[in-house]
Amino acid sequence: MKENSFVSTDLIRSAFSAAMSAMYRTEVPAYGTLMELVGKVNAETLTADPDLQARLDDTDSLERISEERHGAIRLGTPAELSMMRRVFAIMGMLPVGYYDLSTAGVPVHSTAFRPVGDAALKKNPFRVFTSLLRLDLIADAALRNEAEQILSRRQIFTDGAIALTEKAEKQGGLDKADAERFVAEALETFRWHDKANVSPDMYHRLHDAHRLIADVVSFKGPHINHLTPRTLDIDAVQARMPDYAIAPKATIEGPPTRKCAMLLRQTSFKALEEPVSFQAADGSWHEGSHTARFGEIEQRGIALTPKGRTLYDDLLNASRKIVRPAADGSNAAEYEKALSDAFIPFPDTWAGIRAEGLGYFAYSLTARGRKAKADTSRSLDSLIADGLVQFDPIVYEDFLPVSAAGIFQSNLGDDAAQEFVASPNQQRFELDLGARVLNEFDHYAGIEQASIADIRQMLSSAQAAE
Ligand code: OOG
Ligand code: NI
Repeated sequence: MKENSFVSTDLIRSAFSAAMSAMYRTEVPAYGTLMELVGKVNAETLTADPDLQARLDDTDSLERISEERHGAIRLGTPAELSMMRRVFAIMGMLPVGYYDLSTAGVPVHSTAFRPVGDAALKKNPFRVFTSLLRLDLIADAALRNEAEQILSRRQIFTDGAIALTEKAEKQGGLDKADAERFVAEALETFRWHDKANVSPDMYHRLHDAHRLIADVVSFKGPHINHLTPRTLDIDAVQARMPDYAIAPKATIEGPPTRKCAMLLRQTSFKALEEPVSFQAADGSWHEGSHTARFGEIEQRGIALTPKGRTLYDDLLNASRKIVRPAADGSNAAEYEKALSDAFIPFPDTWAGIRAEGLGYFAYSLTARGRKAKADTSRSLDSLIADGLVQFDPIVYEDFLPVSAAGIFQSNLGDDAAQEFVASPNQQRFELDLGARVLNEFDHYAGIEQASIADIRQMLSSAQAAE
C-alpha cells in the first residue's frame, strides 16, 4: 500500500478524542454539565476581554479552546502499559515525562502520552495521563499475589485493536476504513464496566489496601476516569460549579492566579459514587458501588525552564509549609492567600520572566521586522529593543506531579491519604513501557531554538535580497 493513502496520526487522534468525549458525556452526565459551564465561562471571558480574543487568534488557538485537552487511565500490568504505548503511537501520542506519585501517597508512576511538536499539538492537543499500578508498594504479599493473578487473566484490548495496531506498525499507517475501525476498537478499552471482575469480598480487601488498587484490579478494563476541557477562567468555573449542582474539589491545584499564567492550573468535581455489581464465588450477583470517575478543567500557561521550574517548586513548597490545603476546603481561603503571597518573587510580566530565563518563548518577526534588514549577528535583546522581533510564551503541555497527586487524592476520597516510601523508579517504568520517555524540557527548548533559527534565517535572506 502506498504511504500517501494513510490517514494522518493527527486525524486518528482527533477522531479518538471526539469519540471519547461523546462516550464519556453519555457515561457521566455531570461531565456534560461541566462542559456546558466551561463553554459559558469561556464565551463570557472572551466577550469581556477583546484583547484576549486577539491574542488567541494570533497564536491560532481559538478553535482549540472547547476541545478536550486530556484524560487519564490507570493500568495494572507492564504488558498493558507497553501495548497501550503501541496503540497511542498509532494516534501520534508518545510518552513524555515520568511522574512518581508514590511520594504523595498514591501507589503509581505515570507518563503522559501526547502529540509532540507544534504542528501536531495545534491539530489536536489530546493527551492521556497514564499511570501504572505499583503492586510492589503493597505490603501484604498474599493480596499482592492475588491481585497479580486477577490482572494476568484480563485482556483490556479487543482482538480488533491488537490486529489493527500490528497492521499499522507493519504498513506504517492505516487507511481511512481501518482508521475508523481502529478508533472504535481502541475506544472499547476505555469504556466503563458496571459488572466487576472480582467478588464483593475481594473488592473490599483490595479497597482496604488502597482505593486505587480496587479501582485498577476490580474491573475488566482501565475505564477513562476523567476528561478535561480547557477553560479561560478557572477561578470562575471553580466558583460557579455549585450553581450547577456539581461539587468542586477544595482548591485549585498549581500556581496561583496571575497576570502571566504559568504551567498548569487544574481543578475537578469530586468523583461520583456509581452502582457496580459483583459476582460471588457461588455465582450470585451482589449490588455495590464504586467511586472513581470525575470531570476536570485546566488552564495552561507558559512552560518554565529548569530554572523557572525550580523556583516554582520552591515557592509552592514554601506556601505549603505555611498552609497545607485541607481536603474538606476548610482552609481554602488561607491556602490561596499563602500561595499568592509565596509567588510574589516570581516576575509577572513576560519581559520579566524572559529576562530572568524562567520561561520558554517563541520568537517571531514583527510587521516592521518582516520588512527590515538586520545584521543577524545582533543579539535577540537588541532586535527586540528595536521592535523587529517579538516573543510569545510557549504553552506548557505536560503535567505537575504535586498537582496530579492532589487530583488523585481528592477523587480517591478524603480518607485515602496514605504514606509510602518515596521510590521513583523511572528505569523500571521504561522497561515496562518498552521505551524511554521523552524529556519535556528538550521539547520546549527545541521549539524556542527553532523559532530563533527561523527569524535569523528570514533576517539573513532579507539581507541577501538587499
Ligand atoms: C490521574 C490524575 C492526574 C492530572 O490532570 O494531573 C491527572 C488519575 O486520577 O488517574 O489527570
Ligand atoms: Ni487530569
